Amino acid sequence: MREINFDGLVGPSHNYAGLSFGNIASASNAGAVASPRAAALQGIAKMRHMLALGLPQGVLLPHDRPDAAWLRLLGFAGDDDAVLAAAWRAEPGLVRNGMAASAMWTANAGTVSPAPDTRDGRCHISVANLSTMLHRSLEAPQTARQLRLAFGDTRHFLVHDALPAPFGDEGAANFMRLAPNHGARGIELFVYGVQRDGGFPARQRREASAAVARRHGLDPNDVLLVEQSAAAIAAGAFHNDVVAVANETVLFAHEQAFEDPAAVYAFIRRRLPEATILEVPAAEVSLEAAIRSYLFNSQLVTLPDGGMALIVPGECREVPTVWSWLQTMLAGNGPIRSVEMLDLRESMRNGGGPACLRLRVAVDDAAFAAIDPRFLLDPARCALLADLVERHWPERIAPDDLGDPALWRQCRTARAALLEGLGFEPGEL
Ligand code: SUG
Repeated sequence: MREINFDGLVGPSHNYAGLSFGNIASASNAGAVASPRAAALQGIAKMRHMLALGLPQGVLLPHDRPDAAWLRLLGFAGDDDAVLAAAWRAEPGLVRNGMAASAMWTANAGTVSPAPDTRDGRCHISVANLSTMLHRSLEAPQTARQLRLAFGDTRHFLVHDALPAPFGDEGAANFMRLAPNHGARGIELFVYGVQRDGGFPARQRREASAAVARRHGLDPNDVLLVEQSAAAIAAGAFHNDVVAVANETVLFAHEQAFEDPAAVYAFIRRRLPEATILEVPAAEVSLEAAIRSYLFNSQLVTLPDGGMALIVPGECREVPTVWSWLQTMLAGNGPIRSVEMLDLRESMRNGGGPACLRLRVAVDDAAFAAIDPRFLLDPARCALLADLVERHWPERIAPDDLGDPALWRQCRTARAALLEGLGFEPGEL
């Protein structure tokens, strides 16, 4: 079996509207000028990099923005531009939400339990409802449509609809799987948060995590519901993948990632004795430094030669304690043999690092062959994506541009050109 990373292509409306309370990068860059074209090209460079490492790579596509259909539900009438103009006059905040390109962070598209873990031997995917943040709550219907196209072969895949509100579910960002290898039966850790009075939102509800584990048909003995530490949420870890990541036999986590780390480690050691738990002590890298650098929002991947690489954002180099921790790790004899650094600055400024931008799906050869090939990449398709982005994506978006009809038009045209270029029929997505 192999693991495919499906990266979200950054959409043409990428901007800094500061919509995510509790996400420090999003809040502190609110009102800045964004560069959608550069953002999308940074993402494509990442996809190319993964291919060059010998890893399979997929893509998920930007959603239809601005979301005039949603504004129509809120009582604005007329054609799309009339709806948007009326909303911009009356409630500009609603238009900002309807312009969000946040579907790029596909770690929040859904939760994936690969076939070896499930009762019916199919790969189960639950669309995330993202119900806590308004702009993200708009994503589920289009995400479901897209995942059902990509993984529509029900001999191998089952895509579940989003859970009902108010059980906030943020998908794979709050999920970790450990296994002897991608193709073996594994254990699945679902991380939830508990809302504290006056604190940042705890976006993943325990009820949601439990429901996903149930509907995926997992053996309860293979599942652990893990409480995220209150300290991590308070420090700005709005998802678990900001403080921990797992791959095959390795858990790489900050000391303060979980409320009861000893229980988590005991479960892993009992079920997977060969596991390596790489815990980074707060005394060496503070929670604040971890969140500023996004050290744990890296992609931990198994390379074709069997070694593991950590794909980190460039910001890791800017935080001295983090950089020196990485050097020490590389000098040791641990399972992570190399560190690769990527420039994802545009996404990072909204709180989205390498791991946020990808959804992992582990498949065997037959399931791989059943995936809609339009969602799979090779260097030629990456070049096609880059060309479409160069031609159609806006160079910059300043806050007031979000109310500009010319920008709305450009976003629609860009997405239409993308879908056509990738071989989708109008209305298929
Ligand atoms: O949900 N940022 C996203 C970042 C998601 C990162 N994903 C993972 N950690 N897996 C969020 O907070 C900012 C959008 C804005 O402010 O315009 C935003 O939605």
